[in-house]
Amino acid sequence: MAKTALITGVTGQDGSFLAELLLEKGYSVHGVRRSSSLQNLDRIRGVFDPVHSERSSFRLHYGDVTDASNMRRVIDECEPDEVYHLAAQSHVKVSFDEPEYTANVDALSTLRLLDAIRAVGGEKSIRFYQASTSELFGKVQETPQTETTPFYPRSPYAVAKLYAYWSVVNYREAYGVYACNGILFNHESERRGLTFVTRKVSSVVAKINNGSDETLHLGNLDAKRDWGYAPEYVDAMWRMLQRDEPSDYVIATGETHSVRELVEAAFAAVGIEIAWEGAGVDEVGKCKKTGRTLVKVDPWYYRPTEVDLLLGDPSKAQRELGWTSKTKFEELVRIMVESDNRAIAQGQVLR
Ligand code: NAP
Ligand code: G4F
Repeated sequence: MAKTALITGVTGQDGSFLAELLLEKGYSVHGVRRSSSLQNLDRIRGVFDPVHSERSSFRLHYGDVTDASNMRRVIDECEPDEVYHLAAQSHVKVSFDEPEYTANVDALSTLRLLDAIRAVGGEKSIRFYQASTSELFGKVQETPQTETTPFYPRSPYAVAKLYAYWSVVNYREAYGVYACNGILFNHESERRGLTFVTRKVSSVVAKINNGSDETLHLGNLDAKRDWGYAPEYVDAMWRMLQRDEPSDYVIATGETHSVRELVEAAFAAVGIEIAWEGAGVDEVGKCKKTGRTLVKVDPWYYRPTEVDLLLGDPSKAQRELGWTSKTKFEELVRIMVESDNRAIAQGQVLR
């Protein structure tokens, strides 16, 4: 019998890659989409056929993870074997502006879904994946970070995700729900939202390469992240739900790079070498050949509390899930810049 999966956040970066992966594996896939004044189906165009949706293996349900009765109805209707809970207000800086909303979406939604699983009697039949995050490590207490590194969240986003993390552990221990936290480090792709730093950099570099006189305005250039390629990370999510026993896993590349290195790699992908001058808010990145200023620091992008360094140790995932990251940092940046370059060359508006 083909398995059925429910994905919240299916219209997002990870949700769209996960839907494709599960459809390839023969799953029947149900996704939750938010109602909005403008359609937001760009990332799932390849799998969603609005005309034949009744017969398709991919179905969409209107829903919002802040609405408990709605979540329960969706679970009731699609009778999933596996629930992948990816929906979130996922932007760390935005969470400082919308802390209560972020808590409602990112913390309480996990509780709502776990409770909905109990309410339909699914404790023993429905497996649950929680999109946990390396942001939990925040002000890191050790490097590299593993499943046993103490948490120290540094944003309303991370605090909300911490609540969700412990809800998963609690429902696993209290009610025997097969529930896993995937502690995923940053993962990026050509489908990444334009306000996250990797895609912001790749899109502006591609525009400059195509003749724009734009300057790239960034915040903290010193922050370091463990950046991997998103399609590989959704495979890890699936692997977590196929084991005999549930557990929590760090998913990471084991390499870390600064935002400054990201900028250098992105410009290098279009043949531009960057020379840095100045320090702090006065630091600029210039084209080594022409002297044109291409990068400036704008303190508006600074966060009230920053996560300075993330570096994951994915040994447990390698051992127990047979998962390893494959795409290296420079390759990831090249994929993203080339994708934005192609889109601009074809006259597309970047989304
Ligand atoms: P994303 O691109 O921002 O996607 C978020 C998804 O959540 C979108 O489909 C969005 O719908 C949906 N959503 C937001 N609020 C909702 C609500 N109230 N009700 C229903 N749906 C809602 O995020 P992502 O990068 O794919 O990340 C997926 C998950 O992994 C998130 O939980 C994120 O926090 C977590 N995570 C991400 C990373 C990473 O590096 N990407 C690392 C660790 C953890 P719309 O399309 O309508 O906005
Ligand atoms: O791309 P970012 O916004 O990602 P961040 O904050 O690391 O969060 C992402 O990864 C988390 C996993 O660790 C996820 F849980 C979360 O949902 C999200 O997907 O920022 C990365 C770094 C930060 O240190 C930020 O201060 O880049 C720095 N940065 C510098 N200039 C910037 C900018 N970030 C953004 N978004 N925009 C800038 O202009």
